[in-house]
Amino acid sequence: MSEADTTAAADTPTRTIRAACPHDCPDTCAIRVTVQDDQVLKLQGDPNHPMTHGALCTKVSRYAERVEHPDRVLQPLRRVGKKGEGRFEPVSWDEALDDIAARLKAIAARDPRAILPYSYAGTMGLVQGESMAARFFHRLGASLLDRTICASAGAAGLMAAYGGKVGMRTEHFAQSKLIIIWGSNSIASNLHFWTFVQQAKRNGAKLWCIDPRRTETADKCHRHLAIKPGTDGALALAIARELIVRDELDHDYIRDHLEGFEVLLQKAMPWTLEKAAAECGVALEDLRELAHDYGAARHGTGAAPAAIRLNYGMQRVHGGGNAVRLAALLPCLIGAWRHPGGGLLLSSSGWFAPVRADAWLQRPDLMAGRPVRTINMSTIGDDLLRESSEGFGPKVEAVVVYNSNPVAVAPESSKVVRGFQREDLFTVVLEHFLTDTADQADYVLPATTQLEHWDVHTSYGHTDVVINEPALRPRGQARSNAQIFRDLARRMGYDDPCFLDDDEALARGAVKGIDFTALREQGWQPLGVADAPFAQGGFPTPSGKARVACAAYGVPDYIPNHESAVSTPELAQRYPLAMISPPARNFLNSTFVNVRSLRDIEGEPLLEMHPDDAQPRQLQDGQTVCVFNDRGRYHCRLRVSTRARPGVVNGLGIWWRKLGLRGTNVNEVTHQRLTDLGRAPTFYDCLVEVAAAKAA
Ligand SMILES: Nc1nc2c(c(=O)[nH]1)N[C@H]1C(S)=C(S)[C@@H](COP(=O)(O)OP(=O)(O)OC[C@H]3O[C@@H](n4cnc5c(=O)[nH]c(N)nc54)[C@H](O)[C@@H]3O)O[C@H]1N2
Ligand SMILES: Nc1nc2c(c(=O)[nH]1)N[C@H]1C(S)=C(S)[C@@H](COP(=O)(O)OP(=O)(O)OC[C@H]3O[C@@H](n4cnc5c(=O)[nH]c(N)nc54)[C@H](O)[C@@H]3O)O[C@H]1N2
Ligand code: SF4
Ligand SMILES: [Mo]
Repeated sequence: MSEADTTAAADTPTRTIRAACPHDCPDTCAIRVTVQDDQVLKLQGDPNHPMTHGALCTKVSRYAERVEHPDRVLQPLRRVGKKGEGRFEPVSWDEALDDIAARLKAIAARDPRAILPYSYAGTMGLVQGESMAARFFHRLGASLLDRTICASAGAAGLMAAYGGKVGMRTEHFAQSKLIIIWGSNSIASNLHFWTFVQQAKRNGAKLWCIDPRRTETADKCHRHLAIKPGTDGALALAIARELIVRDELDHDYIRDHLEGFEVLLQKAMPWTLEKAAAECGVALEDLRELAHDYGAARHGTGAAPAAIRLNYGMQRVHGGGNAVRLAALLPCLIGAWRHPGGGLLLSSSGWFAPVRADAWLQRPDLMAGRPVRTINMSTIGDDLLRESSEGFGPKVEAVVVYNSNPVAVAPESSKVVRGFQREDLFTVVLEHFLTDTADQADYVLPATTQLEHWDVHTSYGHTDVVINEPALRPRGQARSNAQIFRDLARRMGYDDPCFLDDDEALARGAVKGIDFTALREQGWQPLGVADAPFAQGGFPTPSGKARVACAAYGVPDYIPNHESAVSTPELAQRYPLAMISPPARNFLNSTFVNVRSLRDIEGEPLLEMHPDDAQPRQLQDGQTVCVFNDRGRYHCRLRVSTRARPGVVNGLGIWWRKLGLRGTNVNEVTHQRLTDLGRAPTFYDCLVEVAAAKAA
């Protein structure tokens, strides 16, 4: 809802609009946009929203720069050059939509599963994400997309242990006395959580960071355990064993609220601190201190509460699902859940399940009776290059991309590029900019930004629903995703009344049991999650107990990386460095790479390498290097730094290929193998070698 500002001095009144940050970030900030004459005067975090508390990150405080960016695509474009050249001519909406509908109809007449929607979290909004788009593709009978590229391994780990994507409330970390930040660079990627950590620190909490990279977050914690990538499962088992042998268990909590303790005991016993320290590549003393700190927080010993902030960094490896699952069992062992400031948080998104009207928004029933084929978005490189076969189904003949930039973000990008460059593939991309993916399109359709459309947001870091009302008129000829799919549905002749719902109607229907007027007035509405939600058990499993093992997910264990000295010794001889590729702080995945002021802060694509690895390779800080393996070559600037641990290089992502060095980015060298649970990509499970770059 907008409120007229009576203090305005100018003739035209200013309005303040309630908005939400659309990005894939756990904080889901509530925003106030002050507008005059269809221009943004001010864009700020909502001071009244408890999680946002008036502050936006550097990236989004400049959101207006992105909206008014001179490079924005503001009219429909049709390819004139060769595939992938990025040369286009403007066309009218009617021409573009008529042609796209005709092409899709022709393919659908043979087999609609040859059409693939490809989308992720360019916007996390329920309306501009999977609402009208999902209705459209369900009615069409297109292939389904398994949206695994970010979080599905961790999600499976939480489902296995707790039965849902649920955990502590972020604000309660302020009450914790021990905080373990595990696989997360919170200062970069979860800034508002960090505020609560600082409060806890001021109140005497001890902070641990478990991360192969010495991040800015690790710098601010008391202790940093720089484990080798992908060894978190071994670490969790060793902590469990230490709790068991020192009898630092909350026996009552285990008896009442955990199923299968004996299975965990059996799996943990081989993992002595010595064995785990060797596997994880850390000092025995450090590991012992961590385990003992956690044990000292056992409920009832007077110390507690202990909180674990897991994040998605630890699950992008072969054993990532099980690692999350094992870590998630630790708070049950010490009864940490009994206190609001104790427990664990990976994602809060499961708390929203009762209010989300997904079935109404997405209408999977429109697909009823049709043959279903599902494609995993993380293997798009291979799948675009597959022929029709009985196992695979029809060859992909058309891709419609929205809210995603797969050419930059999907693994093994040389294959992704080759797939998109197929002459017989018809590609439509809904975008704000000519990204690496849009360059591959037959049609680029101009999409509105968050300030130009309606939306409703849930969150994976807090428990409030946040509204986003349009603040500006659509720029140029831009249309919202939902409108574009509505327009296409009409041309396809779809007459179900659901294809008439406009964006505001979709926003109104997106959540149930939340008063829409109150949501518009305040900008957000809390779900009302209990303070210590699992103090008395009540996990969303059939028994209400957390569980070590279960039929659907088997028995948890430590699973080493796909690529490592142990799993692939021959490969490790040729490519002895493990590479992780966490995001650069001033980008959001590949979003904002084209915003000059943010790119200038990042400078160039960087690879951090420890001096002990640089010296024998005779590599100098600042030189251009080539990171390579059998899959490809990635060029970037070398930074010799102790932010990297020996044996591990950090390739900060995710640059647009065309704005990187020699048209490459870090996903040239990553592979398409999947995680143990959740069918997710394993970006941080990747062996490489690094050498000085040859002259271009
Ligand atoms: N500024 C900024 N914020 C973002 C994003 C962004 O690109 N930029 N991306 C957003 C998205 S899509 C997501 S999913 C979230 C992700 O949120 P987080 O999961 O918190 O992501 P990162 O900040 O990358 O932190 C992951 C950390 O895990 C570490 N790591 C890598 N491998 C391992 C391992 O095997 N074990 C352990 N313990 N640690 C490991 C990395 O070094 C990195 O510091 O952040 C969101 N927020
Ligand atoms: N090597 C490596 N690769 C990674 C990762 C990593 O850590 N390392 N992280 C992975 C993770 S966690 C994730 S989540 C994925 C992210 O992958 P994506 O979800 O593809 O994220 P972005 O790169 O931010 O691209 C989103 C695109 O959506 C567009 N967009 C935004 N809003 C709208 C809208 O309203 N309408 C339309 N039509 N378009 C819109 C933006 O302009 C942007 O180009 O990348 C993954 N890739
Ligand atoms: S990216 Fe995250 S921290 Fe930045 S404004 Fe959006 S929700 Fe807030
Ligand atoms: Mo993500």
